[in-house]
Amino acid sequence: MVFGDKSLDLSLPRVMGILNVTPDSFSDGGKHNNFDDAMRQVERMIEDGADFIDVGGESTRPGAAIVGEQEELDRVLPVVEAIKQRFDTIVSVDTSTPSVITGSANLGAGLINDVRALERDGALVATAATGLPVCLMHMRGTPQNMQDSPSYEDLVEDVEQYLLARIEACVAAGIKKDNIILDPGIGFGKTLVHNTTLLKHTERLLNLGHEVLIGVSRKTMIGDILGVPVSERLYGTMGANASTYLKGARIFRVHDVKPHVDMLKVMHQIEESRHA
Ligand code: 7PM
Repeated sequence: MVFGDKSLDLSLPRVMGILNVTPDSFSDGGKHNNFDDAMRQVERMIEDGADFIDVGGESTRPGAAIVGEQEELDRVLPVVEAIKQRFDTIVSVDTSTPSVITGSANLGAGLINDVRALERDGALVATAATGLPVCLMHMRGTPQNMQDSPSYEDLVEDVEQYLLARIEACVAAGIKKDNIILDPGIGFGKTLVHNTTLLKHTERLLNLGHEVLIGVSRKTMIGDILGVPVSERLYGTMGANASTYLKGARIFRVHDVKPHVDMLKVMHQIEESRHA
């Protein structure tokens, strides 16, 4: 798949490193988000083997405040620009906002990653105009209400049907079918059993004919199973990602790049073994 100025073979597992540029993602909880710290984080993730850097300026945490358009532009665009100037990597932009989509693409971003699957007004048209690949994620509800007792008639079928409808909307808007990646949206309007069931049935999304991206890193799902805080969720995260790699997922959106790069290299080499 071609991500702007870089082409990636997705028969190999790929790691997407998460870079949050929301003020609440910085440890000082401070107002001014620290640009130099963000660049150091990016450098480290690339050294560790990340293929994508996912830049997000909107906190989609359950109950999070809504971020204004100008604020999101001010957070995201300078970071996209600086990464593309300094590093040879694919910048993925975690956004639902048309102006952020267009602006990021003009600065060299290679992937539009939208937790709202391009449902926001103008997002389909803006993305089609960039010619870039897009990751369509399933969410039930909005970040503000999605965890208020979510329920499904037929979970896997619902997610599949939703993503199929979004694929059709994308294709109708002029986005190439080959440029669409799918994501079950772990933690976005889902209970623990919803999350584990979707991961178990990763092949149902793959059967739609698209690559699958999984974002489970440090999420509540891992905390629910292990009873550990965010700082202790790496091993559990790796278990979830290893499991879905074996089911065919190929892009892993994670905070901890190096452990995943090593794990996936070993897993890939085992799966590709050819000796009789
Ligand atoms: C605060 C709470 C900040 C939660 C960020 C989050 C996904 C994503 C996110 C995902 C794709 C997080 C989430 N999650 N994009 N963006 N898939 N494609 O835990 O699962 O990282 S934001």
